[in-house]
Amino acid sequence: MIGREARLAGFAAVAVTTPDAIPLAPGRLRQFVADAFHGSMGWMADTLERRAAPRTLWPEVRSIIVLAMNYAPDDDPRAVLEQPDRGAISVYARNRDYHDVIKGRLKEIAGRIVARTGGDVKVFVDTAPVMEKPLAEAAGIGWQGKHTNLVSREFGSWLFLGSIFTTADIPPDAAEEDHCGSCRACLDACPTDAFPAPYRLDARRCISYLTIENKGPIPHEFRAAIGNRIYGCDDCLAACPWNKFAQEASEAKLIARDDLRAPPLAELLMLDEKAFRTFFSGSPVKRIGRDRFLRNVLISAGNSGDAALAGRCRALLDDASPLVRGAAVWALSRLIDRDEFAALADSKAERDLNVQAEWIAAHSQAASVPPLIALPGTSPRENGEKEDSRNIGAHLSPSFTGRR
Ligand code: B12
Ligand code: SF4
Ligand code: SF4
Repeated sequence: MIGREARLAGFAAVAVTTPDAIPLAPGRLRQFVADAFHGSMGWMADTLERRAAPRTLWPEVRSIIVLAMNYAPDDDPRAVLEQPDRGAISVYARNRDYHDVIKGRLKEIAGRIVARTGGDVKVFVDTAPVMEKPLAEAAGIGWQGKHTNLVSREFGSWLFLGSIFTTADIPPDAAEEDHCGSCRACLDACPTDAFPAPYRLDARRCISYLTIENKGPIPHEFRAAIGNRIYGCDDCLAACPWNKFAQEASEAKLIARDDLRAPPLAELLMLDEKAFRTFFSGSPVKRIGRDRFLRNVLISAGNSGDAALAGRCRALLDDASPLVRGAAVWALSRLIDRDEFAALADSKAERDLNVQAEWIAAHSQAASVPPLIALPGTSPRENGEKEDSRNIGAHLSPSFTGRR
């Protein structure tokens, strides 16, 4: 009965498990947090105990119904990576926010379950501290592959997960086994080497974390590897051979918008707050806000090698957001020649310490000399100061700025 209701509501798979079916997950989650793999996602540490055990979250829960919605793309999402003047938005974010799409459907199904069984229910789709992947594996929907995401023999890796907790007793399904075997395609595909071991992800190195969750400047060591990925990353998912069984998403709200398949960086660099909100209305991209998004676009512009983007990057040196200005400095240092960059540096007065640090780092790199020793107060937030107005050229070496 639940299977039929779930399919009618657009879910590809549904299965049932019990709250005590994931005994290994709590320890592994604790290890993940102890290793600081969660980076700045402090809520993962804050909700650790509730997340680790479904009964801590809701003591009365007796059965957990896990549902999966297929969002497989109709093309190879890696194709856009070959177009450096375009931005790559990960498949899950090329149309409507899946949280909005799935939550309503889960509520519909939950309502029917209540009507039938009389139990109490709660629905979750990444909206509470629930470990959705191990629960889905325990329910038999798929297994957690070496890239840590759930893989199904029927649908490959392109599945969103949601769950319904209920006080009703529903017979559980059998767990799925691991079918990765000796394959390591996903591990080898990762551009930033984010897997310290199979089945373990250091989120701090993952492009999805760096471009979506991370609020500050993107660490220098990952900028080149990010390429033109402006929101999330699909490389490990797309590499999985089980995707040959994937079926294209049937839910219209999850099929890629044409204008989000390969948007030109030149256009994205023009987005102001209002235009950003309009363009990404209903999309998960909207969640990170215009400034963080522009930061990502600028990193991709810097990687594009397309000097035609320099004018737009230059305009963003005067943006109100220091995050945007800092990324614009980096992008320009890669798009214009040394002398032009030095002249620009000379002409700018920058108040934000993080942006000042970007100018200094960009100079060191462009000039191929050892990094300058940061002047007092120039390393980001190092001394608690927030702003310090300086002429940027004053930070750079005489040979670089042309002043002797
Ligand atoms: C935090 C988070 C992230 C973080 C961290 C990801 C991570 N792998 O932990 C970041 C921002 C990096 C991220 C990225 C992505 N995410 Co995310 N994310 C989550 C979230 C909110 C929590 C995941 C979590 O609990 N992580 C903590 C770790 C410890 O748990 P875990 O991943 O299950 O780790 C297990 C393994 O490491 C394993 N393990 C550890 N050691 C060992 C050793 C052995 C031998 C074995 C066998 C196993 C094993 O046990 C751990 C516990 O089960 C979930 C939603 C949710 N509420 O569950 C979505 C979720 C996992 N994300 C999802 C998606 C789609 C993505 C992206 C594809 C988005 C994108 N395109 O950019 C990427 C994929 C990156 C990747 N390879 O994981 C989907 C995945 C769907 C699926 N099919 O699995 C989820 C379930 C959201 C949803 N509702 O659909 N995400
Ligand atoms: S999403 Fe991209 S960066 Fe993150 S682990 Fe997968 S391949 Fe690596
Ligand atoms: S790519 Fe290979 S190792 Fe990675 S999840 Fe798929 S089958 Fe497993």
